[in-house]
Amino acid sequence: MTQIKSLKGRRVWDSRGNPTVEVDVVLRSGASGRAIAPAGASRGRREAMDLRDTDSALRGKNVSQALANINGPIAQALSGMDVRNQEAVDQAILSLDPSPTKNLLGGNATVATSLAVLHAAAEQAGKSLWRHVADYYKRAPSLPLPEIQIFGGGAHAGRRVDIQDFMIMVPGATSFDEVMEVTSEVYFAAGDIMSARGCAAGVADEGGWWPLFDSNEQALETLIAAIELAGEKPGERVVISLDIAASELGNNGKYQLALDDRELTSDNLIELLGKWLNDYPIVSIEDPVGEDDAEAMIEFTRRFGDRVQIIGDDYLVTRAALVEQAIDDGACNAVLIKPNQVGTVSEAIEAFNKATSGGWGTVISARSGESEDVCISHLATGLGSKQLKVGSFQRSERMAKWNECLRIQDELGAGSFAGGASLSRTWWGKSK
Ligand code: 2PG
Ligand code: MG
Repeated sequence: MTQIKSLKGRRVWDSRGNPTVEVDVVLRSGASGRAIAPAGASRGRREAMDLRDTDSALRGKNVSQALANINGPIAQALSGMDVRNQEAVDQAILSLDPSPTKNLLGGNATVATSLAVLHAAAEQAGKSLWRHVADYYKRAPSLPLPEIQIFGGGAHAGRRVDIQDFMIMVPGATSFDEVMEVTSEVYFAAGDIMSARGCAAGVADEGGWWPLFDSNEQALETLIAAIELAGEKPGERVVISLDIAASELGNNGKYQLALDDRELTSDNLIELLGKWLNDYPIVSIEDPVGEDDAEAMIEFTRRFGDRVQIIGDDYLVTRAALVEQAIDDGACNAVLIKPNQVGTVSEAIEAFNKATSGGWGTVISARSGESEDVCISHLATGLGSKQLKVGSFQRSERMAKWNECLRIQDELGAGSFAGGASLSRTWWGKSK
């Protein structure tokens, strides 16, 4: 009864209006699971391939080949498999395409399939997805502390500012509702400031305000002003988190800050970010240097790793082997986990486990191209990952994920919120 009876892929559309793949898995019992593949815009070079057709239809973004892979070889290989063994299912997918970047099947095809199977297993067990994940992977579930974008930038906003994500965290909150309330106040305060300056220009890909700033520092100053306008002391209940997405600026010692019309060496970039760490209450910084600039990442971590969370995203692409290498190197102290970066649930869990056993922080993350799929909220809770990144506080593909956390909170009960405990206390609680 727990075996896969049918598996079907269909084309649906993501939050940027681009085609993507959705997979439905139906079991012999009648239980079913569904998942939609997300898509990144600032993608790591070592990520699983987002397979798109090569013809010019839909601006080269059609997914008919990925769908053919789902409805052909993947459906055939998985037919009759027991969904209670996620590793075996993912292994069957991997044996069709052993390439680390899923070049044959497409990471979009594999991740939607793998997640749909996880959903079906949860439904078969009569459990919410987060509960199934917690039980299956033997983790203590907890509601994560979000990092929420206020201004979008980089590849998500026509490179209008260089830095990609200007986010806040609310580690001083005692409940998930409180995080939502405080974020709403800061988000709209930022909007009010931009309107007052006559520079309100809509929102970026993940719902953060479209950044009309003259410098990257001005974005940081405006964020501080928004936190204050919301009645908060920056650095106390509310702190700042940045995703530099530095691979988008360059790599290996040559980084272009277009807005400031400056070219920086790795050392210059480290100095600049170090200055920002001194000047602003930043507790977390993602991809501070390029994905191939290992030496700079090690140096950045050596200098700042004891006072700020340093997340590897493009740098680690949710790959266990890269996490292991980085732990050995002393590069980063946290990992961003994006299942579609690696292609299957089991591989993402492997990277997560590697990070956890190395004493690292873990942030479960959505992509800039998203959908109504809310599995990421369940994964973050079920794995007890303590942190979650899904973009801003506007656009339904983002709000659906925050709202799902509120529903999960009702099931999990008060006291289930990881809160500030997910960040070292020495990193926040001091106003600047
Ligand atoms: C990131 C993500 C989400 P993208 O860089 O962390 O913000 O962006 O999905 O475009 O890679
Ligand atoms: Mg990133």
